[in-house]
Amino acid sequence: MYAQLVETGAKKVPTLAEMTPEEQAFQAKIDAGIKIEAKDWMPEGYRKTLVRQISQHAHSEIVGQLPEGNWITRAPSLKRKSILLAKVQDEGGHGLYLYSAAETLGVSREQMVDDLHAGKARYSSIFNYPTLTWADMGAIGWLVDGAAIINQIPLCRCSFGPYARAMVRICKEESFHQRQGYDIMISLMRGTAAQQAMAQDALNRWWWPSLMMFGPSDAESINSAQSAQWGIKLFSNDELRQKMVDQTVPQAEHLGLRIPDPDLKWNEERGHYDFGAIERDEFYSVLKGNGPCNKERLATRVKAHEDGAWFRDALMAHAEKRAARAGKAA
Ligand code: BYC
Repeated sequence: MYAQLVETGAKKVPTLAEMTPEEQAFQAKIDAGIKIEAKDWMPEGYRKTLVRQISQHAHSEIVGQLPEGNWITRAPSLKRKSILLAKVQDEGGHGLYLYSAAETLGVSREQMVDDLHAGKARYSSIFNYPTLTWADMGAIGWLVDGAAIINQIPLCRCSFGPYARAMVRICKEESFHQRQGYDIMISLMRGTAAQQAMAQDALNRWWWPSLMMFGPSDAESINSAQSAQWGIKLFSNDELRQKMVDQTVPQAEHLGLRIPDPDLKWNEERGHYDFGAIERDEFYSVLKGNGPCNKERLATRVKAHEDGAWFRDALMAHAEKRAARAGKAA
């Protein structure tokens, strides 16, 4: 994939000859499949790339609780409510593992959270869309968690040990999330014509944003070549997007739903589906903060953080008191 990305004109990466001896030794470890641990020497760019990606990933999990959290009180049954509640709590847990993995690289959680709240750090574009009906809970689990699994399974094998290990448990939980979403879609499709229409409408609204989760096309992805060389990205954005389409189309057919893409067609020669391109303008507009819910999502997170200040202060006061007591006893 690395050579392919360089050919497509993605940002150039250094050759072995252009690297310092330390960088060459580091690259040799990556190429041999040896995990990089937090205390190992690493190029500053590798550290920065991981802090960027892992913190973005953590923020996505935390902000990602909001669209579904919106439906906990309105879930149609006690069973659906407890499943959704458990799922949303899992996402909070994923955020915490990921903040911890990023902290091993020397950045504090406060700094990462401040960067999110100041609009300096990104979170996944997908969470800037509204959840209008109960069918959206099905579509999110099925498509958004489905896309997350496809992106995250390879991350379990990425070069940075703490990130790779955090991903193992996260992927197991995402698998349950994906199934619960698909199960909601199955129930709706077994229901009335109005419920079936609701499921189709949710698919229509979530399909393209789900494909955008994989990032820009390989030709436009600025970080891919370097991340591939460093063993952070094992598959390109377009390769993973293709996997998502190939995996999801038969699932949609099984449900009796239509994918909203006139260009979607099985290509016998390639052994893959051909499909339309993501809407670039929409993707970049959401990244710039102009999606339907960007402002609302950020404002909700900032308010939650401010409302929780008393609790963090109380924890700090308690910790300081205990430390002072322990100091006196010693
Ligand atoms: N949204 O060079 P590229 C979940 C940015 S949460 C926003 O290809 P890279 C769940 C990208 O950051 C799952 N920004 O970048 C939770 C870069 O900008 P910067 C979240 C995006 O990093 C709750 C620029 O565009 N998953 O599953 O090589 C409920 C150029 O892109 C997006 C992860 O975070 C986007 N979609 O590749 C339910 C997975 N795409 O940072 C479910 C980990 C691109 O240079 N992350 N950008 O200013 C990754 O695998 C990679 O970071 C990406 C992007 C594939 C997303």
